[in-house]
Amino acid sequence: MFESLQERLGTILNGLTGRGALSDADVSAALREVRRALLEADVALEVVRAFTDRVREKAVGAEILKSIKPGQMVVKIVHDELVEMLGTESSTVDLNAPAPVVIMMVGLQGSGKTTTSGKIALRLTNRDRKKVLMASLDTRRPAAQEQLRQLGVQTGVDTLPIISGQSPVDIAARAVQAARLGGHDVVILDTAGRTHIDEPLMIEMADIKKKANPHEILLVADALTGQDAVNLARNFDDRVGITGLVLTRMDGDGRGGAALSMRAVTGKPVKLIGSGEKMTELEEFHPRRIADRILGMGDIVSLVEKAAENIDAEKSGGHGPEDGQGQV
Ligand SMILES: Nc1nc2c(ncn2[C@@H]2O[C@H](COP(=O)(O)OP(=O)(O)O)[C@@H](O)[C@H]2O)c(=O)[nH]1
Ligand SMILES: [Mg+2]
Repeated sequence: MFESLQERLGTILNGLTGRGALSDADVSAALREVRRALLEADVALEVVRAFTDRVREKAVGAEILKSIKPGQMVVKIVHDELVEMLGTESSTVDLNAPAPVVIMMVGLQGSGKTTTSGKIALRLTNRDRKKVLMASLDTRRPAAQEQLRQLGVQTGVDTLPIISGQSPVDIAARAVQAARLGGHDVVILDTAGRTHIDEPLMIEMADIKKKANPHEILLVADALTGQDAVNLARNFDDRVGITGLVLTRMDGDGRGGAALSMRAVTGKPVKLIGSGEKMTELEEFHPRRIADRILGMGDIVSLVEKAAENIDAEKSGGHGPEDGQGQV
């Protein structure tokens, strides 16, 4: 898939031989391919549009580095802007609140909420030496509460005893109370999802939030979420108010465009990435790595970076490798 893209891109880029500053035509031609790359990476259409508009503004008139083609220069600008938009500051789960700190996991059914709850609990226990309590608020599927209990056994993390017949809001209240009594630092509330966003789900999430007063509300989403990502993120953020995103199944085939879509519409940071089914397969989010993956043009980016390094070397009085080689 990348080969054909790069071939197409190469053809267009090689056709552009302008020098000096990037012209409108240079930028437009390169952005057509960039747009395609972003759509193939599952970035939502409205986000692609807004993003390429931003890049166009920045790129037209920008100076082209010596030995770099205009199209390649645009790709580099696109890449840097992607990193910027994905979040240059690194952010992770914030526990800076009075104990017990409540973390509420929200998202659609099957997105990976329960699995990620276990992963975060394990990480906080082992790495941060926190005492964690997990509670399943998924009363819709009987197996869901049992699934979390088993993850608790597997990871050695406490889970709230299951009492059948309680409502999600009641379980949330009981979890916070139990954590207070049990001296837990953190409570993770694993909520129920739906196959799609609906009103009862949003009401349930808002009620739980009101009762449990979570410090973090993490929207868990499948990295393969395509055009729906914008809708999903916007709905959860407007109705419940999220503090961050977790992208699961980054070990799959997807290029992770949902990260850009969801970050763009909510402005909330991607805090963690799920990279497998195992409890240890949870990773920090590295914007640069994801930008490379979304764009799929890492070769061009490093080419331009090398050229920029050479120019810097020349400027600082050193002799770049291209000196005296007949470059005009
Ligand atoms: N490959 C992969 N599978 C995952 C990841 N996170 C969750 N899963 C799987 O996705 C399925 C649904 O996860 P679950 O946590 O039950 O989703 P929930 O309905 O949101 O609670 C399970 O089979 C998990 O093992 C991940 O990062 N990578
Ligand atoms: Mg679940």
